[in-house]
Parts: sequence; structure tokens; C-alpha cells
Amino acid sequence: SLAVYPNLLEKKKTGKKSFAVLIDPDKISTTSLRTVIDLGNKANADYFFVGGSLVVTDHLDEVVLQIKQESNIPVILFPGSPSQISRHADALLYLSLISGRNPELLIGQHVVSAPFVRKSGLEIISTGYTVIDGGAPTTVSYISNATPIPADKADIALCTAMAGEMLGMKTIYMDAGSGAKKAISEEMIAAVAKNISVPLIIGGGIRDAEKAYLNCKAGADVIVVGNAIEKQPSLIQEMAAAIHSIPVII
Ligand code: 1GP
Repeated sequence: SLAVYPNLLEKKKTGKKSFAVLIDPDKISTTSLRTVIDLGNKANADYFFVGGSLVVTDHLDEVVLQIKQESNIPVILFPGSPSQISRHADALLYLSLISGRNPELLIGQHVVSAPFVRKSGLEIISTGYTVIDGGAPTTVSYISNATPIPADKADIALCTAMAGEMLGMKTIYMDAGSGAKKAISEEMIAAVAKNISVPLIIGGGIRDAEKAYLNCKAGADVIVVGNAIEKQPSLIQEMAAAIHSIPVII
């Protein structure tokens, strides 16, 4: 099988959309992890993203290993801090918070952890991480000490994404933050998608299959869902079906 990023590019060529199930090691118990993995397998979820803005537990390795044992779906780290690295994963979203003006999250933490990240042997996917205002402060907006892009400023999001792509970021991840009151609007997604050619990852506050579908129609390549699934794991099937229903170009 292809490495994660080449595979993502292949999918983008044909317009095949992906569904990422986000697992926050802080929030999930071993038994519900088993259920989520099982549902992900059955629904043909495309990725398991593992991480969170505030991982306080130390069982990241355990969570990743359990997924690897019970599934063939690639595990991609979505770290809230440089300590959230497990060499057992398949790839790492190497996030630079390009929507913020906090130098630590743009480059400072990367410098400090670079040797450790390199040594992990993980596939590194540089990601222009762009936080959009989700209607109320989210963990990421608070922890990052950086102002999110206002939800109605599609032009700022679009210029940020363009700059990220030109700086060499392999993906752009627009996030309203976990549990966001308001998910990112389709208008903003469409404006950004039209103007970049790297895969566009969208997450934060997506609660139903219809919104996931509409985001894909607007140009998202990967839909990430965490909170809604934690509350109702059966949504995994519905979300996957909606996202995979988008026709591909052959
Ligand atoms: C958060 O984009 C992810 O960083 C997913 O958000 O938990 O609200 O689905 P939710």
C-alpha cells in the first residue's frame, strides 16, 4: 500500500473523499475504543486520527497499538503538543499554526522537538493548521494563545491557506476546534478549496452526516469528526456512507 500522503494525493485526483475518525486518548476508554475501531472497520473509515489539544494521559502508545492490532486503517497523529508522538502510528500531521501569530506554534516547538520527530521514523506530513472561530472559545483557541480567523472572513482563510501552500505545506487543515458550536461554513470551505491544490482537511463541530456531505461538496478532501462520534459511535457508519457517496471521476 502507498504511504499516507501519496495515497491522499491519489484520492484527490479522482475526487475521492476521506473520512477520519478522531480519537482523543484523554476521552476514550478501552472498551469504547474497541467499539469505535470496530465501527470504523465496518464503515471503511479512511483514517484514524489520534490526538487532542490537551492530552494529559500517558497512554497514547497504548491507544495507537490497540488500533494497529485491530485495524488496517492508517493511524495518523494529530498532536496538540510535541510530546504526543508515538512511533507506532503511520504518519504525523506536522502542524504549524499558520492562522495564529504565536511563534512557538509556528516554529518554536518544531525546532525543539525536531530530532525526536525525525527519529520516530514516522511519515511526516507538513500541515498548515488554520483555526477558525467556532462561535465560542475552544480548547485549541485557548491553549494556542492565538486568535482564530473570524468565521465570516473567508478571504483571510483563503489567503492563509494560499500562503501555507506556497510555503510548502502538504495539506491545509481548517479546524473550528473540537466541540465547536459552529462548524466551518461551506462558503469558507469552497473559497479555500478553489484556491489551493493540496488536500484540504476540515474538522470541528461536525455533528451530522449531512454537514459532512455538504463540506465535501464544497471542496473538503478529508472530514474529521471526534466529539459527535464519542457521543454516538453509530454515527460512524452514517458519516462514512455520506462522505463516500460523493461520485469520483474515473
Ligand atoms: C478537532 O477537528 C477536530 O480538532 C474534530 O472536532 O471533535 O468537534 O468533531 P470535533
